[in-house]
Amino acid sequence: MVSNRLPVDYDPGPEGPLGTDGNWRTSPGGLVTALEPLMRASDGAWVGWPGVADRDFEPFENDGISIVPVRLSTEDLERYYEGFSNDTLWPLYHDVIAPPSFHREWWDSYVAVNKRFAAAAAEVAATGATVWVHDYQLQLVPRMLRDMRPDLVIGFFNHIPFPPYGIYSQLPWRRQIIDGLLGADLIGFQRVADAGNFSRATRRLFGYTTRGTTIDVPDGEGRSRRVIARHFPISIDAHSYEELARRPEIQARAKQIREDLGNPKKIMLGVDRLDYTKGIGHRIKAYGELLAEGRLTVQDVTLVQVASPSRERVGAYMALRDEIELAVGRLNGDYATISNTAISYHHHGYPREEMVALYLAADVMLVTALRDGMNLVAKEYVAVRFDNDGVLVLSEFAGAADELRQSVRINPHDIEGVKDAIMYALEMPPRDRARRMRALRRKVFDNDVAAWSANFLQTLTGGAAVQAGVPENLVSALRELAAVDNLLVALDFDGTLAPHVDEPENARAVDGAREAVQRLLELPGIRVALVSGRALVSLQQVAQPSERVLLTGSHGIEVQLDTPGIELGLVAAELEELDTLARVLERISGSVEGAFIERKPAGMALHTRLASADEGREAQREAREQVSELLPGLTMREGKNVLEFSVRSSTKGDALAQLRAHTGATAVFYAGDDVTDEDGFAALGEGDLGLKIGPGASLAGYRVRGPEEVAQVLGLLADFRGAAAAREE
Ligand code: GDG
Repeated sequence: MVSNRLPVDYDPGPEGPLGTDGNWRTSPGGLVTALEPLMRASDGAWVGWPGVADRDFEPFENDGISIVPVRLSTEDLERYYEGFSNDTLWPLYHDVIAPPSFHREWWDSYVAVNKRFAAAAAEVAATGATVWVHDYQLQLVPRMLRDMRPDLVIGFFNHIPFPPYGIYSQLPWRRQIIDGLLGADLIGFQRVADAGNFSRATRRLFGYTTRGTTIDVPDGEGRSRRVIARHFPISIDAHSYEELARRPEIQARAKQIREDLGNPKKIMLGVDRLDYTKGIGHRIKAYGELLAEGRLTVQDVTLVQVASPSRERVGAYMALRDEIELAVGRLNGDYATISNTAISYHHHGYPREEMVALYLAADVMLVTALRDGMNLVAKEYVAVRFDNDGVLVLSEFAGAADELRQSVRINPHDIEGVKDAIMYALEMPPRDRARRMRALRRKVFDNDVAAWSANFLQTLTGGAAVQAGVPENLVSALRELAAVDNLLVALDFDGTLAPHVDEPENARAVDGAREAVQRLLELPGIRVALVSGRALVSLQQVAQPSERVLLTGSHGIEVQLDTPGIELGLVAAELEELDTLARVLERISGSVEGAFIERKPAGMALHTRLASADEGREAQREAREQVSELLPGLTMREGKNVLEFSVRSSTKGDALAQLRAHTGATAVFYAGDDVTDEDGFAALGEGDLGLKIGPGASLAGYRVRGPEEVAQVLGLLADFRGAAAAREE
């Protein structure tokens, strides 16, 4: 692991920064908790800054993990950390809510410090090790590390948003940052939109080819390296939050908090680092107007706002503090009574136990971020509410809004909308609260931080053994998928529906899979397709598909889509190439006596056996030159007096695109086990679901062990679809 901060902090103690009686203190965030067992088992090391400037520390062992401290000077802190990281990148990446400052000496420091982190990681990583780099402070590390250590597998995760190109392009060092990130094998983002913004920036600035979640990065020697840029929404250690919430002393504390606040009918809560991205001011404004209009009184409701101190040496944060505290003071001055405050405001951090008690006490949780990578506070509130009560009001500009759809969603800029949402949340009947909270809890518990890190690392290394059974998060994803209007279920055959066998003609789908496919075929709004590398005739022989199954073979070259015969499916680009090819070859063959062309399904051949030897050779040379200039990358085969060109470069991704167009599907489920299925996964987009069978690196979002599990998955899909259809009736 490489991150700006270590999982332990050095506390210099009473003697001051140079004293000898300092202590190491663990700061266990969810990330550390999730990764600790894995780090211990794999002899892991964590590279980062220990939290005090100008001090050198030797690497040491903490709880089975090697800690490798990186030194930062006071000047590094000012320029690399407070400057470039928090006053350039942070505002830029959060939609320029505050104006970013661009200073060349900050950039120089950012480069130098990134190099230091990369060098420290390069020194401790074993041969072929996996290195996971975190966050916007260290975006140059992946490239630097790859240059130093080409043997490493490198992943990067961006905890904050990645902005649209129109904003990103303001950065004077925009090319260097993208190039730095592209040193990684896998770049993780919080939201689909962030990954999309990154891919677009890559295309605009470098012209690299991107496709779905992959980017082909040329290595300068005629080859290219495939980089994956995908979303991996981060989460929390949900069970540990629930466990705390169930403790009697914490529940007692929650009651006490309500009493201490003067027993208002309702408590609203905000918990944020004091940061201009969090929309604290917008929240207070909306609440203040509700009080002013008499829609709320301080006897009805109190707002508790925890604003933990943050980046206090950065100018924008000092100004924000003044602004917020002025607003809080005004509101309390105007509306508080001796027994009831309007806002109970706290500018300090609390222990986690106290946070959990606050979450338990809060009837309404207000998350009004103007832009937020994820927002873990929203997920923590949900994890704590094992009583299925409480209402989450959530900004649609927080990454968490992509998953937490049953929250009361708001646009924080729309103050009237926020006011209405607050009233709606305060007045929501218990039954509605419980229904929403149950759905939210399922989301948060299915994708906790352990699932998140396992998913990221499995995509990065692909090596982990796959467990039997259907994982919980896949079950909920299937439930959601089953609700779309028009679903395409596309399935690879060998290794997916049928176990691999020695003799290809003996492959057969497992019984459960055949039955499940049959059930799916009988449901409304679903099409089932087989997507295979086999020739179609061979696929038909082993799969014995029913008539309604759509078929594609030879990686999409052959298709049979609701027609009795086999067709060659050429994609639009190929048809265009075929046209160009025809024009070139017709011109040449027309000017050489005896030369003629032969059309093939996916290509064209120039025959010269009837021409004179000299003219024939000349015609072939011309054809070779012109085609390679006009249509580079076309497959060419040379025979005796014949030159054959083929436009076919079909993949399972192309097959899937054809199937999608043919069926007009609103969402696609794709399952496959082979490297060629990765092209299928790469063609998936938002709302689609990719399922990888077995181990190995993959772009798919989900994974199961083998065909038996695929049968279960398809069975579940049929169950959920059947239930959804019954509800509609
Ligand atoms: C960045 C991204 C993304 C806050 N005050 C106290 C306290 N906290 C804890 C919360 C929560 C964490 O700090 C804050 O996490 P957030 O996700 O809400 O926000 P950022 O700090 O901005 O985090 C963000 C995150 O990275 C992870 O990828 O979600 O979008 O901006 O866990 O509970 N904890 C305690 N006392 C406090 O006073 N104990």
